[in-house]
Amino acid sequence: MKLRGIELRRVSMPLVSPFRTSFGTQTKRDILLLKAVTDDAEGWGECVALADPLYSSEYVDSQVDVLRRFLLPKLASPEGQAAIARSGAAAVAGLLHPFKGQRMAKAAVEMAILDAELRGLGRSFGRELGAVADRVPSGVSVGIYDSVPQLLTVVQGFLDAGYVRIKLKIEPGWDLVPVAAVRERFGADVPLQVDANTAYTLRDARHLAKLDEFDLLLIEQPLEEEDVLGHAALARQMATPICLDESIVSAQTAAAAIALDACQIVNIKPGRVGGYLEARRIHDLAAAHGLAVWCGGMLETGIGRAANVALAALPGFTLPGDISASDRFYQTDITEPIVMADGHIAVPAGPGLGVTPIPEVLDAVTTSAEWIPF
Ligand code: NPG
Repeated sequence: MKLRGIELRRVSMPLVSPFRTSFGTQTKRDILLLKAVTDDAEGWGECVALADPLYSSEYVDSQVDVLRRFLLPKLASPEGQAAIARSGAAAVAGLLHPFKGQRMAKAAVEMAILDAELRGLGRSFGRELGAVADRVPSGVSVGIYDSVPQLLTVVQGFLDAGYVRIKLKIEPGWDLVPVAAVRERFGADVPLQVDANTAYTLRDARHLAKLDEFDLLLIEQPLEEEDVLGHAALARQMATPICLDESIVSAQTAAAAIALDACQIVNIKPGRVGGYLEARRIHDLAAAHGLAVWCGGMLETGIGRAANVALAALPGFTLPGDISASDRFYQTDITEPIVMADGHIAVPAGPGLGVTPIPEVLDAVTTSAEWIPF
């Protein structure tokens, strides 16, 4: 495979409604897309970094900078080109390993090259990653609202639409009351979980243990990213399973968290862990230890969403992911919309991602584009 170059393209997409979490409110997404051009095909990657370093230390301008200055020159070097010619996308992580962190940028470039490679081979992401299902259950993530009645109206709408699992964002001051209200209104049978995005400390352990009575599937990332031992201590003080998100940035950190009993479940986000190939390693590791995993979401466009659906079709993804339909966040997606039917989303079967940006729609949301020849 000969890489001719990579295009960096920034798009700005308004959200259908504001999305509030414990770290901030999003009203639009400023997204970096990568297009890898090879002799045979074009492939797309989506960088999940946000505009601000509020979810993780990465942010979109930093990811553009590191791609331009370090990651792409390494791939374009004679050594990089030779390794990619030999092994394709499988060579990318090893080539970029000397550069610390920057996992969202690394994931995006590996994804674009993998998509180009698979399109050239006529093989789908699902087939390549090891998907065993042709559709995946669709869960939805519900933001923080000003009032409980507002929240209940929103949850009602998602249940009516067919979503099979509800995730409520929580923070200090917005936890027991909204969870109790959702349980009371919609009953004990609704699969329900909560996500704190690091908003608590271990001093809140007794308060968080009060969530146990609501029979939640899990509580996601209650404590800070680096507080793995705190999560292990919290796990001993509450019955609700602990799921880690921000803390798990690689298969290595997943192995440590599992060994320390810091989590019973792992949220796998390919962007956060450096790519779909590392995401698959975490899936394999968790399966070997008997832990359930599920696929997280970062408000992706159809590009990232299609790849996430393929990943979520691996056998160890036994819990519904944050993989909702395009219209959960975007009125108009840049690809053909990802749709939900009967609470599920179909795994794309076409070559590569199985979806492609629609040129006119893509152009309409593009704020800048830069071609970097190799
Ligand atoms: O369905 O794509 C989705 C959003 C799921 O809540 C969601 N993501 O912390 O998991 C999270 C949260 C998030 C969104 C984090 C955007 C960072 C950016």
